[in-house]
Amino acid sequence: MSLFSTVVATTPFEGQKPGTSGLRKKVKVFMEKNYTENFVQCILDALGDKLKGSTLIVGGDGRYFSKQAINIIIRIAAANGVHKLIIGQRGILSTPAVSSLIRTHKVLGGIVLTASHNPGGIRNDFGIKFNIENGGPAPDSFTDTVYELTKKITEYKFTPDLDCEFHQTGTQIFQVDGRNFVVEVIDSSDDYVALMKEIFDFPKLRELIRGNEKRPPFQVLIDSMNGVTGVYVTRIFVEELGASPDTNVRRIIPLDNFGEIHPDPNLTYAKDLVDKVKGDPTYDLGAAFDGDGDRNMIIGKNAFFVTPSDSLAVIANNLDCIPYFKKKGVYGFARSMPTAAAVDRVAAKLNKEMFEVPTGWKYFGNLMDAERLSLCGEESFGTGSDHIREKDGIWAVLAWLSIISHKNMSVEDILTEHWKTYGRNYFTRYDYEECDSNDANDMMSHLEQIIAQPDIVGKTYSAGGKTYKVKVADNFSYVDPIDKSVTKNQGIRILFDDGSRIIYRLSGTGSSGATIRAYFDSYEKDNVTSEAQVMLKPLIAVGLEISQLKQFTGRDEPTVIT
Ligand code: G16
Repeated sequence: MSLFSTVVATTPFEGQKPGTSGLRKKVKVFMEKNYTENFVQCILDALGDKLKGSTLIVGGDGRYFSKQAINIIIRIAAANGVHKLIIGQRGILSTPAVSSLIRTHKVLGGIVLTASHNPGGIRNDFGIKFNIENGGPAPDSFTDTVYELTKKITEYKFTPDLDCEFHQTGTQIFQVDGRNFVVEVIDSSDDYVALMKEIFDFPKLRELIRGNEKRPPFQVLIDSMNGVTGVYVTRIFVEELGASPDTNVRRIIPLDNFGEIHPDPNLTYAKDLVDKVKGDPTYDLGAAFDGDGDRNMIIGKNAFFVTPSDSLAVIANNLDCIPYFKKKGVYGFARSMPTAAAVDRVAAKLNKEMFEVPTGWKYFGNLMDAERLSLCGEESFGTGSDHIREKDGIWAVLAWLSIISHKNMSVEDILTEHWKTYGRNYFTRYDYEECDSNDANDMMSHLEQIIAQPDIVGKTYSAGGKTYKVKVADNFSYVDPIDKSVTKNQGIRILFDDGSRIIYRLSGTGSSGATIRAYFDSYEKDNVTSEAQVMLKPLIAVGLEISQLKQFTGRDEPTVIT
């Protein structure tokens, strides 16, 4: 049947500005007439001449409104001359899987339907982001173009009679405006599982999980938090590695509202997992992922918590346990600015280049493409390597299992050994969610004034018997070493002469109000086994005094502490 596209008149919506990783808003906002259509059309317009005849990957974490959004994308893409869409079955693809597919199929990019770790369901969040040819999140230059287009859009192209189902795998070909338009629906996990099997030694990991004559099964508890990773966890941990579907995995059916939980793998929102591992000493390792599968949290026996910054440093120190790196070699390491500097010490010892970038995985892409960066991570529970251009939750757990299998040590012992070698960066992050935006902005302006004081360097602050002397105070900016692009205003940093750091920034991933993030990092060479919250108490007190957070926001306590 021949189908024809049409042009639909529309008017701009305010605020279609992508944040740290795509546009995230309440589902009800995306449901407004033409809201999603406008944004999708602007993404396609931003691709310019490359769009016609191109192939794009489409999929996401399956949250509420995904199916409607995919139908919109299909109809707009066909009308705009896209040749082919490759869609995950039932619209399901984790963010790392999209990145991998873009690279495997060598296509122009992918549209990812997710608000990541934000809650889902009709009352919560939806999101759309675009990943470019290298598989990574679009850089600021692209998302700025999209935003400018959203401010002046007057029409979008649409193929109203194009009905395409994406529940079964297979290829469908449509005639749109006299051209072939192809939709290929693929298995959501085949490509990703194949990639993981290339990177890791699966027989060895299976032996760890199943046990052998010398050691009992290593008991894991993998929690998909009702997000997209359930599909991949079933394939990889249960079918390939022999984990028990009853006792080693949980919440593995992706639900469009994530079962009304907040699918964010941290000590607050994954408390349920933490309690289970704490309450059952047979578990050797617990892990959780967020809604779209790019974040991870690792805990050891008795819920021993591994901070993401330490996780990155430990993996960096043990890359020789992973076949991929043995074969490919290791370039440099990188972390986002607020991430504790534990990995920097490993880089120095191994004589690797070390990069500090703004918050956002998109800032790692150029360095990876230029073969300067192999492994990177963020304090926001992101860890990954140059096997793709997104952070990768399942990859991180497989990396940890590879290290454990190789060293035959517990999670806690691996950490303790690491700290004894390198010293320890005590780190914590305080999140103040859904603050009034004006209050949060006023607090940030106050901090701007503090760092602008002529006598700020050398100033001392005291709390809990400790005194800190300011060495540097600035608003972080970054020059990309590859394309020389400059990114400014990435967070207020107050660095002290003993190496301690206090950082304040506003989150770029929320959908309403403002979330203030305060990061505290302090290094100890010898005292490595104390409680992080106790060790950091004086620094936190100084940080709260400098920012006057309570006075500006009225908040006594953070919403989340990690
Ligand atoms: C996104 C980005 C990450 C970033 C995180 C935190 O994560 O992909 O690179 O670290 O946001 O952002 P913010 O502190 O601005 O909220 P995700 O998992 O939400 O896509």
